[in-house]
Amino acid sequence: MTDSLITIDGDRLWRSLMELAEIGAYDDARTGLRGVNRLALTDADAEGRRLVLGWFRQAGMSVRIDPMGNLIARRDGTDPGAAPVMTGSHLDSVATAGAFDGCLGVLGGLEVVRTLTERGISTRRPIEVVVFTEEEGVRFGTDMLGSAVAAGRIAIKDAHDLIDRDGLSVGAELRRTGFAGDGPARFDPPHAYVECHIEQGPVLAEAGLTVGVVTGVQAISWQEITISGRAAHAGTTPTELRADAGLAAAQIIVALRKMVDSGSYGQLRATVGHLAVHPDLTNIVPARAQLTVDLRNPDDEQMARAEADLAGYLAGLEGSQPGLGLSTRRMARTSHVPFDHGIQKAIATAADDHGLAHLSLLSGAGHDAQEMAAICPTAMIFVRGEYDGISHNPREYSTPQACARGIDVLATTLVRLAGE
Ligand code: HGY
Ligand code: MN
Ligand code: MN
Repeated sequence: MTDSLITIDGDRLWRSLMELAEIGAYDDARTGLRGVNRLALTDADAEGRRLVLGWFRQAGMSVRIDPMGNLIARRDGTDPGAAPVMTGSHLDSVATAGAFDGCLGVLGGLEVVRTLTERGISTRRPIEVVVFTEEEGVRFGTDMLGSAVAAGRIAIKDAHDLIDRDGLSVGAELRRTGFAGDGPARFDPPHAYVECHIEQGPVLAEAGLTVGVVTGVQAISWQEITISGRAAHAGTTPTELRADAGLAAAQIIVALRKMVDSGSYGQLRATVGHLAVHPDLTNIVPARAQLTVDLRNPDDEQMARAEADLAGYLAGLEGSQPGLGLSTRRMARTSHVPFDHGIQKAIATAADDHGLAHLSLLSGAGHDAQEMAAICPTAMIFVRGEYDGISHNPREYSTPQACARGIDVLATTLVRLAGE
């Protein structure tokens, strides 16, 4: 079916990506590159949202802001009562981001609408482009927050009560930035949801491909561990009298790597991304340590076993030094999410029609699509990244051509689904 073969304006898409990337931009000393720092609901995130809101409206779309601050931009179809076809992603970033994570999905959806409108192409179903709040989870501590509320996994009140490290809550920051919307917190199930995102890994580039069809998202487990020991003089305190919280933190990191290397938990990945000791001074034995553990596993049973064995290790660690205590706090937990086969096929067919070879792959990263999969047929398109697909880093890069091809596939898929 080539009548709905849509190719978008890749130059305009790229200009939008680069203009947005200047918001929250900073000079990254380590890489010498321009990085992006737009943590959710910060002034930079709010500025980026306002820029994109203006673009949505210039494209003739109506925009609704919901109680989670999700932006839902709508291009009407010929049948206003039909459930929409949805696309989108996020504009919030990690603190050391590149220009593409999330932004390609949002600005790609916008580019699809810009293209359809300038070509006078109408669709039976409305097309909606969504900007989800706090997808990264790095400010308020749980990822895919906006989409989890929209799809019903997290209650709006619980989401609003989440606080950042300075004690500022999601609810307060939504109000402060002017994105505390109204209306229902949960989405009516759309007809389908298709998200285009950079792969953030090396698979497509290693296969010499530009696009991939995403089969699902692996399980994610985030927890915070607080270790309480006893501050003591680094010189005078005999080792056997110490309750060294820093030592315990190091032991946890080593134990996690041993679990991964053991092969007993399948393709488990473990990361301690946040580690802080107190009082954090050279000549004082750390009294307290705080760390986060991010576990990923494509297999739910192996993930559960890894979590249980880590809990057992932590219990044993408590008695290992006199007076050492540990506590854990669950931050995020999602199971492996398989994507809809019909939507995957629609994406694969669109790629074929564009003459793009493709492969199917599981996502190592979490995405808003994994939440939307709970309420409608959902799948994703991946676009290859360069430099081993590095992401969450200013070196993150996909070429203008790869971005445009990925959004060509998105446009064609969305138009066909909107005609169903
Ligand atoms: O953590 C993730 O996988 C995603 O980048 N939020
Ligand atoms: Mn992302
Ligand atoms: Mn990310």
